[in-house]
Amino acid sequence: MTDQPAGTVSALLAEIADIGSDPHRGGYSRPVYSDAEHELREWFTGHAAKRGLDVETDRNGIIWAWDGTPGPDAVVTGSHLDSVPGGGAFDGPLGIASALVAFDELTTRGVSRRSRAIAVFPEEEGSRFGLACLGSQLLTGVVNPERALALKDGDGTTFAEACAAAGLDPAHVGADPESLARIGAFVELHVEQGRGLIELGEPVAVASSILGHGRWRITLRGEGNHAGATLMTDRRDPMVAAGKLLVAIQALARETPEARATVGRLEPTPGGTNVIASRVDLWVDVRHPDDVVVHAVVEQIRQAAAALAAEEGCEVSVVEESYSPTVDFDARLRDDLVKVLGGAPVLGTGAGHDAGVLKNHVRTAMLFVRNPTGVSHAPSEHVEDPDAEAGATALADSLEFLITR
Ligand code: HGY
Ligand code: MN
Ligand code: MN
Ligand code: MN
Repeated sequence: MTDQPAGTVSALLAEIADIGSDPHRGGYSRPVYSDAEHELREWFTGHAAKRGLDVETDRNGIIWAWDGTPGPDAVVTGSHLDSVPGGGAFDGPLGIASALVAFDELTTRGVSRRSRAIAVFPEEEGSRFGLACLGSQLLTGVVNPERALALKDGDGTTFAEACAAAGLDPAHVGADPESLARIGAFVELHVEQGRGLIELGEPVAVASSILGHGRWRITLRGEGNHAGATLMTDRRDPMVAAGKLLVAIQALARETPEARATVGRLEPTPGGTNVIASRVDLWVDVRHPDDVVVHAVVEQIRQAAAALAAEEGCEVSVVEESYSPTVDFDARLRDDLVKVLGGAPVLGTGAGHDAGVLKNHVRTAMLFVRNPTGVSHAPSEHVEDPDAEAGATALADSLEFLITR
């Protein structure tokens, strides 16, 4: 980020550039309800208060910064502040910083103080507790609170404990129809996670769709043993089955046009250098524009896992941990915003978002801002200053359209 004039998106993001940076992985690691994400929440609420917004944190840990009375039929924008491990600076925070600048712009333009808010959703990435968009899914009642509260992070801390440590009452976590009823329309601005705008040579796009996507936990069990005392012929090594499965998963996804399958997390137990693992857990993220195809690919992965586990004398289980169906955003609102933005392009995305959850409950749209690297969920994710400002202006235009229509 360069030292942009105060009050710009880049200047706001520069203020948080050191929060949650991860020297080991590179980029940022800002798990939900961690010290880093808490610092970011404080940064946001400070800026909201400076603008005279009324800030509240609801039962699900969603922060709402209200300008005017909270609903009904409020116009809301927002995104998230949590990140993936070693994530970029823009995935989430760009939407929050752009919302603050867009609200400044609405004030400068003298747009009526109709009910509007900026929302910050917790655990959008699902990086700590494994369920993406957990905050917006709790708000909308999509996920069962008992299941959510029992989710554990890598240290064995439950979501219930993390909520309590964040000052929330776990007994109140869950569907919040009153809070949801306040929203008349929701627009999320997000860094593009892909190359669409690079290829189009445009700074901003309106979203059309989100791929169906889910996460499956595959557990391979073999026999733990000594690395030196165990002959190669006497092994039931789940790491070998896992290695073969990774190659098979890639081949299956490559054979299915437009499918994506990713194993980004693999955990051997006990994880000793001189120890044959007794079990391996790996998580596969599968995505496709058609939900039926996602599940067909997962079925093929199940079959490959069973065969490859058997080859190595191992057992295997495949458990669906989460699934978010394909999203087609509201065509009328999408087309309205294309016009409001002077003929902005329309792009689909392979990435999930809170807007994808809210879309089933309120009129929802998304804006994407050009990312010259095309890379996301990695330190090199980037947005150039002029595009960041173009995004905030597009967001202000979109909000003004929704407020004054
Ligand atoms: O995984 C996703 O698509 C999103 O970035 N949470
Ligand atoms: Mn995001
Ligand atoms: Mn993300
Ligand atoms: Mn998202």
